[in-house]
Amino acid sequence: MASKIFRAVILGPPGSGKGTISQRIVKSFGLKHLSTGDLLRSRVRSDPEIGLLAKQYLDRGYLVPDHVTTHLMLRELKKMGEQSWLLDGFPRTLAQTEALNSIYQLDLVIHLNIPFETLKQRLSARWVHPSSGRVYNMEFNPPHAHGIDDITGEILIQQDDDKPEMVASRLRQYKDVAKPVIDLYKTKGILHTFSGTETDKIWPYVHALMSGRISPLNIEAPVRES
Ligand code: G5P
Ligand code: MG
Repeated sequence: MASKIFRAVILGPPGSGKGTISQRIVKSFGLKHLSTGDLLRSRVRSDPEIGLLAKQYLDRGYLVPDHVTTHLMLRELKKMGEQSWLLDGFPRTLAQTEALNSIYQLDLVIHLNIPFETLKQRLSARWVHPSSGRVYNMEFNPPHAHGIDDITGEILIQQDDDKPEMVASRLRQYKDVAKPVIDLYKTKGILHTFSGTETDKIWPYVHALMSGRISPLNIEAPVRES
């Protein structure tokens, strides 16, 4: 298979498993993973100007304004240069989609379609390692030691926007803005939708789709990951 630059997006509502599936894609296919949520949260910690502005939105579970998000993401993509990547959570609005399309041609859009009840349950049990963005779930993929990141041994936190009232607001907002983005990628013929309630059942299909487009790092069949 040709080793051309491969550009993909994974989109879906909060808690749909974008981060979890992205981690598996990175492990299997070696793409560079860029999560908008992780990037924005890292700016909140490190950049007094953009960070302070972004924090006001993140804390309320609102989308950060398009011009801020788009500027940050396109700058990161430029820094990455000529390498294959997977964007997680970007684009999320039509304006972001148009800005991305004007510079890059995507090979594939993975769309996760997960029932909203499932999403609410998952997010309330989620813990993250802030500096890497690694996600855990106390039932689905718990850390080896309670409250501790498996790789670094640092403590895990529960994000403010995973609180129940914030989750409801994030889900409502997603519904409104995602439809035109999904429709646009459908029209372009690059959208692949995966529906279900379990990431482990969806993952083999995502792996098979990706394997037809980009060489896996090894050729073993996908196995359930913990
Ligand atoms: P984020 O950080 O991008 P969201 O809202 O898109 O946040 P989130 O919450 O990160 O999405 P996810 O990545 O789709 O969810 O899902 P995940 O973290 O992999 O899985 C959720 C939980 O379920 C985890 O605990 C995981 O272990 C568990 N899980 C996975 N699969 C299963 C399963 O099969 N079963 C079970 N039981 N559990 C499972 O964005 C945050 C904020 O940043 C801003 C917004 O303010 C946003 O609210 N932002 C943007 N603003 C403007 N434009 C953009 N493009 C923006 N992107 C982010
Ligand atoms: Mg995520």
